[in-house]
Amino acid sequence: MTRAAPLVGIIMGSRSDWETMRHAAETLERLGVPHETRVVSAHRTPARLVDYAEGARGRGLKVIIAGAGGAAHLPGMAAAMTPLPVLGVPVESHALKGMDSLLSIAQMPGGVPVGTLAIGRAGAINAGLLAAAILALSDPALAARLDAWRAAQTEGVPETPADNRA
Ligand code: RP5
Repeated sequence: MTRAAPLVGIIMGSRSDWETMRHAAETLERLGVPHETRVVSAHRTPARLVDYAEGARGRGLKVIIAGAGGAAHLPGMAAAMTPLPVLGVPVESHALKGMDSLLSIAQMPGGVPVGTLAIGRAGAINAGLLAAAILALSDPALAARLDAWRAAQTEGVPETPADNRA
């Protein structure tokens, strides 16, 4: 079986980010969105970042999800080199609990947007959902899968805080 060409590129600054960023990949998997995952560091592999970001649109990618921690330049630098929408996930850092990542990613100068999500796992999940929602604008089958996912989430919320409570 041939795998569909990836539509979403998930990049991250380090293998240490995978524990967070795998939630974006798992969300896309659940929704049947073809994607790829790569380690691309703004600081340690700048040439790899240039190649990846400049080539992304030409390879057929539609959205980039970029996760990084600390001085998290990866999403902003990727956004500077591709016209594709870039969703940034601040990875929780040890020293500052991800506040450094969040501020590095959110505070872009006007003209180079990065859609910044929450710190950590929630942000990675939501980046996957947001990427799927963007693609669903022109993919009715995916839109239906996303609707079903949201309906199942709603269905799964109990009305009471514990089983034994009225
Ligand atoms: C960033 O530095 C990465 O995105 C990662 O969150 C952080 C720490 O990287 P490692 O030292 O764990 O490789 O570039």
